[in-house]
Amino acid sequence: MADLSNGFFAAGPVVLPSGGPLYLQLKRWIEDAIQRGEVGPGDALPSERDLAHKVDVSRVTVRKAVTQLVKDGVLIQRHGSGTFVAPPAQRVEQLLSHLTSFTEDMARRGMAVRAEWLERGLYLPSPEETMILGLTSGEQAARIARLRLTGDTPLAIERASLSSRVLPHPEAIEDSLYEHLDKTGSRPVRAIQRIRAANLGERDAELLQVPVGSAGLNIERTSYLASGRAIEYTRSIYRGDTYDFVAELRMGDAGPNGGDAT
Ligand code: 16G
Repeated sequence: MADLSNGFFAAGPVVLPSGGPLYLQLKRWIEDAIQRGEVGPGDALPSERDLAHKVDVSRVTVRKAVTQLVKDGVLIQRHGSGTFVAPPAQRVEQLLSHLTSFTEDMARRGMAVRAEWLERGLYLPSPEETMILGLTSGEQAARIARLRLTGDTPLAIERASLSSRVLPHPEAIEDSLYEHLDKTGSRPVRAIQRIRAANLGERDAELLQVPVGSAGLNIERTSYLASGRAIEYTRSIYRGDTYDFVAELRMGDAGPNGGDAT
């Protein structure tokens, strides 16, 4: 671990990027240095006083910039030992050919998962939920929204909707939705998943502990029972820096325009 009071932060006079309040200029200067690889994961930042002196700003300005960078997950603060560049999040792969749950994907990698509940209960369904889940009148939407983490690292936000007939007691789910559905005999056997790129908005970025505007993946999964009935409609936002979705491709006879696009 490098002590930056003798390295990058000690070199030459500092020219902050222009525009906006001073603390944001300093924040951007630190972010740029990390992006260019001039300072790396685990590197220690100089003390607040040294940095203020070096950049010729007040300690309050340094504190504001550092607080913001900690909130964004770019820096971490260890009580008593200082401020460090955060380690990069470990990347996870999900094979797109298997219908697995988040818990199973992580267990295969020996990673323990946990969830922070953002919402769960029975609600009046939205037109989208009614249409996708084929809800009949009187059926409610069971919604569960979770922040999914491994250790302290948030990986994804998942918002799942199911019919209240399938999931009458959303609060009964312990760790895994699919394990719960397995027990009640309604685990899906097939799914359609759509993935698209997104830049994270303020709320999602804060939950995922990344800077606003970071790259993310928006994923929609509609999964089905063997009978063909849609059972789950989940919208997820994955951190772009932690997840790889991997598809195995085989030469088939579907021709250049593909097979059964759904
Ligand atoms: C995956 C699924 C999600 C499903 C969840 C169940 C994606 C993009 N989404 O995260 O649709 O609800 O697994 O996980 O893969 P659980 O059984 O651990 O709750």
